[in-house]
Amino acid sequence: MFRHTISLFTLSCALFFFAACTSPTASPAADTGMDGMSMPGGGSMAADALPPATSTDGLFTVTATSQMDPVTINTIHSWLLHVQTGDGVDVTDARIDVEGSMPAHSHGLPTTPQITENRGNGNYLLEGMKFNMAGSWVITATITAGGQSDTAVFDLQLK
Ligand SMILES: [Cu+2]
Repeated sequence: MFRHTISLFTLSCALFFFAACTSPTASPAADTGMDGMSMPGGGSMAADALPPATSTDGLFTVTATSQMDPVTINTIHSWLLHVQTGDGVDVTDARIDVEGSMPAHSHGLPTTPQITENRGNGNYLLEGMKFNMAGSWVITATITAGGQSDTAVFDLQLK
């Protein structure tokens, strides 16, 4: 009886963590009520939902627009990034390193997005974006240009 209880407990924990972090492919019904947090919809966001982000030290302003509208989970897609100086001048020779994470779950993106094309006039193509869960994500873009680096942070919600 004791062992039976333990194994049920272990199973419950496993199911909880499974539901907490890998449930996006499951039906929405499986998401609701499991942990009391809101994770209702399939997880999406309008392509142009993000306001421009000013980097920490104010060196750059980054505008991020998804090429897929709306952004949905479990689909690899591209973003277009537009980089300007804090004074509003296009930055045409930036190196951009992008990372993403869900701080509440301590995991990152399932992909490694890369800038694959400098389209001129401060526009850069970011390929390989993929969100594998609905919820709160943080995307950081570290810009290096003119010998200086600064990081812009986007907070986004896939509802
Ligand atoms: Cu997560």
